[in-house]
Amino acid sequence: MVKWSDKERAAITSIFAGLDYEDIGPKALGRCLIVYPWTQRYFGSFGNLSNAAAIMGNANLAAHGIKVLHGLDRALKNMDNIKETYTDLSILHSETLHVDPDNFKLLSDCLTIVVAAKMGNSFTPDIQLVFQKFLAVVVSALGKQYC
Ligand code: HNI
Repeated sequence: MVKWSDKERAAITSIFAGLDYEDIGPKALGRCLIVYPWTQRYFGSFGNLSNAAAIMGNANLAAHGIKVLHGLDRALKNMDNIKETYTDLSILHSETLHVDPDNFKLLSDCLTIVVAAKMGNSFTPDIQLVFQKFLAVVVSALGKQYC
């Protein structure tokens, strides 16, 4: 099981408390679809994704980006039990949505970049370390039900 120090718990809580989900969620998901265009294939029903401007202006995608970020709240509230917390979501992405699990890491990298840009100098190496540790545990948990 992943161990979290009190300092790490406090850092994660404070990073998320400072995030504007409605801003960060759409930017992270939009960036993922632009930088890794094959991830667009999962969002065929979302409307126009034909270029970067269309992707960043797509309301369905923006709403979904916010939903994904709220999906991380589950891990935040269950830091000692992230694997079990994501069992259902992992099954959904695997068996129903058929999302290639490699894409979880790509989205988490985009999220890191967007959060870093937003936090500026406050995104210190120590903060990056704990943020990426948190996302790595989430990515691993989301991939757990694939076989
Ligand atoms: Ni993901 C649905 C959370 C990564 C494609 N996804 C969800 C939902 C949550 C969620 C929450 C809504 C579930 C429900 O309705 O019960 N997704 C997350 C999280 C991550 C993630 C926390 C990683 C950090 N999802 C990805 C990635 C892709 C992806 C990387 C594809 C590239 N997700 C989807 C699709 C849906 C989805 C597609 C269904 C969308 C819809 O509404 O049709």
